[in-house]
Amino acid sequence: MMPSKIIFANGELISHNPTNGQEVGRVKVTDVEDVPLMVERARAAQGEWATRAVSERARRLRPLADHLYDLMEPVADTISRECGKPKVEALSSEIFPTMMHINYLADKAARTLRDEPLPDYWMTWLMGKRGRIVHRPYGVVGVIAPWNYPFWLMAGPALSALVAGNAVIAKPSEFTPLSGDWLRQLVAKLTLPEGLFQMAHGDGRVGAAIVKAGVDKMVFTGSTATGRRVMADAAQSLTPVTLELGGKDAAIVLEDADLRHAATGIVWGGLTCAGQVCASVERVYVAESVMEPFSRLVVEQVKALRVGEDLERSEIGSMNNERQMAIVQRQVAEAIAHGAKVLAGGAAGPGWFFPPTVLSDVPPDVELMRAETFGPVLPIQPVKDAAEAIRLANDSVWGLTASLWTKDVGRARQLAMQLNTGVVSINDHVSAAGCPDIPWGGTKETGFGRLQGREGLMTFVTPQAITHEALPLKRPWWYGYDRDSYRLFAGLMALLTTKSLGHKLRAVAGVLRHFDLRRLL
Ligand code: TXE
Repeated sequence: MMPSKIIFANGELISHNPTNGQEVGRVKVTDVEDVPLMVERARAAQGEWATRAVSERARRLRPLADHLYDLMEPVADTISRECGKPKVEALSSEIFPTMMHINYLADKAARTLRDEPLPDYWMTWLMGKRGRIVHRPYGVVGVIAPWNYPFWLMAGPALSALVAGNAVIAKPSEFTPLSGDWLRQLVAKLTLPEGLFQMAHGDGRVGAAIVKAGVDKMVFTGSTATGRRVMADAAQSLTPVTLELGGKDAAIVLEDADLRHAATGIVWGGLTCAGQVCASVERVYVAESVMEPFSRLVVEQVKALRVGEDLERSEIGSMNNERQMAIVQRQVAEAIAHGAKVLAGGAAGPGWFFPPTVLSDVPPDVELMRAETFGPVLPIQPVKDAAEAIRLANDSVWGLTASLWTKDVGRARQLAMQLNTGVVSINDHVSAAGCPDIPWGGTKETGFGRLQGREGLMTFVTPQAITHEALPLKRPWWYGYDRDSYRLFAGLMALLTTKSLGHKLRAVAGVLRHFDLRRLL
């Protein structure tokens, strides 16, 4: 009998390897009463940190990449055992993107966050305004992370927040505290102000305590249901939130696709991390003319995947936790009960292993086609044309990513614009998430805001316009209104804002006739 994925005992959180039930380790749970004190300490450290140039902050964070490289073996080992995912995925899909992210911040953050002159709009210029826009850090940022990519999905936003001049309180998922805790240990090796980066451990109660503890910005990655709660709590203090929630990504295979490439990419895009990915392929819409050869290739590849507990060798591990196992089992069973055909896999077990599964003829209204599955399941449906595929792909409450598989990239770019998602990949799926310069986030119930890229850095700053007056003139709209003020304004407006030459000439004549220009001095 497998123990629970996690056990809370004597103020500790004990985390288990979901593939075999062995303990991975334990961490001390944070007392919710301590969370406001953590925020206070973070705020004290942030004041000094914010005065440093972005380039200096990036330079102080840069050594993290080398520390991470040096410790890659134990970090990958923890992630792999705690998540139940192949060790190569801990490296390729968590440590590698984190290292790229650190390099991106070192290379690009100073330029992206530098002060900007006021936009050179002539009317603003004429009003005498000069100045610049500076990007102020929010202050203390809360980062709450999920269990599927427990290291990277915490490190990415936390490091962006830091480089932008914020302090961070981070909380890993209770299902993967040790993977998250590596970030705390690695950041501790840097020379940063005391308390600038702190980590809280625990379940949703600790998460909610962070949201309510007076942080200045929340970044949350997790389920849509919890995202709603985070936003509701944040609404009480009008704390801004960035939400990266669920997805029900569609892959669309057009009739001219390179079928072997499409099958290989979609099998990986749907099954990596045992399908427990916000942007994994959860629906495949295939042009009916190529449905048969495409499905055959997919099934062939899926049947050849190595599934198992030996995470150094296997290509697919287990579900991360019992709750996730129950969701996948229920959705697949319901689909089969309603007529879905099993082309591969289908039956759960042993333990929390769910075999990579391919289904066809899945009715469109079952949970598997509508709710997030977060499991290694690929439902494949034929469509008559691209228009039908786009309509079905958009028929979801989520909008994270979608992919188009075709040799005609020009056509795919046109079709992409009809997809209501944050990202569209042509001839690939998921991997854009690992590119630190690609803005990442979704539409609809996937949430809002972006992580990564220019937009992802802007997530952690708020613009402040600092203006000064070019000439110390009394403004015509200042007090001292009299019967001429209205006429003066009407004249100015005609001059500046209408297109009609007649209006402009009449306005100038009116002002010259009635208005004593010395009053401006
Ligand atoms: O996530 P939760 P769960 C989806 C996936 C999965 C479902 C549930 O469909 O089946 O979510 O997973 C913290 N205030 N995704 O339950 O609850 C919690 O401690 C503040 C998609 O594990 O959203 C954890 O750190 N925080 C997703 C984090 O929220 C709270 C990845 C996420 O937990 C809180 C994971 C509260 N009230 C699951 N309650 C993705 N987008 O990749 C909980 N938390």
